[in-house]
Amino acid sequence: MSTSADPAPLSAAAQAQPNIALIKYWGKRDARLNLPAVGSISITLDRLWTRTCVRFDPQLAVDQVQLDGRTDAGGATRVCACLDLLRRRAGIDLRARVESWNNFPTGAGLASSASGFAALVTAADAALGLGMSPAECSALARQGSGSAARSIFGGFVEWHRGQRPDGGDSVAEPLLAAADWPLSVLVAITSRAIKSVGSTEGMNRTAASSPYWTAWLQAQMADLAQARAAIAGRDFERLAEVAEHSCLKMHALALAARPGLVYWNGATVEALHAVRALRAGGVPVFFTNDAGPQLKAICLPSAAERVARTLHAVPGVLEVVAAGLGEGARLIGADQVGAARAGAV
Ligand code: 2P0
Repeated sequence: MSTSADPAPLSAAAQAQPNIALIKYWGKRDARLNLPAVGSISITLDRLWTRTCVRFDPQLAVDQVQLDGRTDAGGATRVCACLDLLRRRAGIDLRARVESWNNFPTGAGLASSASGFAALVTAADAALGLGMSPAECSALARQGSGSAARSIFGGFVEWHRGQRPDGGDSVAEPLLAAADWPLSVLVAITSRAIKSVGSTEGMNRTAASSPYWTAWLQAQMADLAQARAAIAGRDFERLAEVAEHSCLKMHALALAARPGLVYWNGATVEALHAVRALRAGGVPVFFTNDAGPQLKAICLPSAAERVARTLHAVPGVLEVVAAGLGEGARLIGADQVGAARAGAV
């Protein structure tokens, strides 16, 4: 906590990594506070990152937001709204310069909004000397983008739906550290096009029109319990079964919305079949996929090379990005933010 003898530094930098949901978040119980209709469980990645520097500056009349070296008008509105929450908390009215770099393509289905808002909140918290707990950072990151609540933490993470109308209990918490059950993640990139229907719109359309919406809400507790138990017991087969179920169920809901949401292309489906064939042959791997066409394969590290080779060979797979499990959001030196380009994957 800052005191008058300990002024806020006004400037700080942070790094956060994307996460991939194994038990999916899809739908909101409160759009304004961005509260989820269901809890979710994810893994935070290593290697892929967002690095963000935030400088509050009395000279600035408006917030200035740069993403990957370009002024980002679309994303800036959400960034400013998130900064407003932090300013309100700090009781200040200074505008900020935000410089953010990703070492992976934005909008490629790798959840850049998750790592982006987790890094933003972590850096702004330090810059303003707020001294927020990780749970408080998670609640604020959630209001920027739901999945960002999970990227505050590393390894296996659960984001709670919460019951309170103000969302104070809708925060993420770590379930198991990355080092306690190392897994490998292979992301098969099947398209570089920006997705046609964003997650927020897709969720809202699904809740409003999918006939399976109520069934989705009712079954989530059981899926979360199975995944929690599988993670606690390092039971790969059990986790594989419930994660594929949660993924296909989310897409079944979305497919049945009006008009239906089809996030897959042909290569997504071919890659999905290739992963299933590997597992049927005894390889410890399962698939998941989000609101876009990239197929993510999760496997034990011993199988990573074989899975990567198999995905590479699927027609329509453009590239395979490999990662392991990584840490939560943390502060870094401001000099590391500019170094982002050198580390591009
Ligand atoms: C997830 N997704 O659990 C789900 C599965 C996509 C599919 O969270 O509206 O960018 O900003 O809260 O977090 C992507 O949605 O949505 C997402 P908002 P977000 O990872």
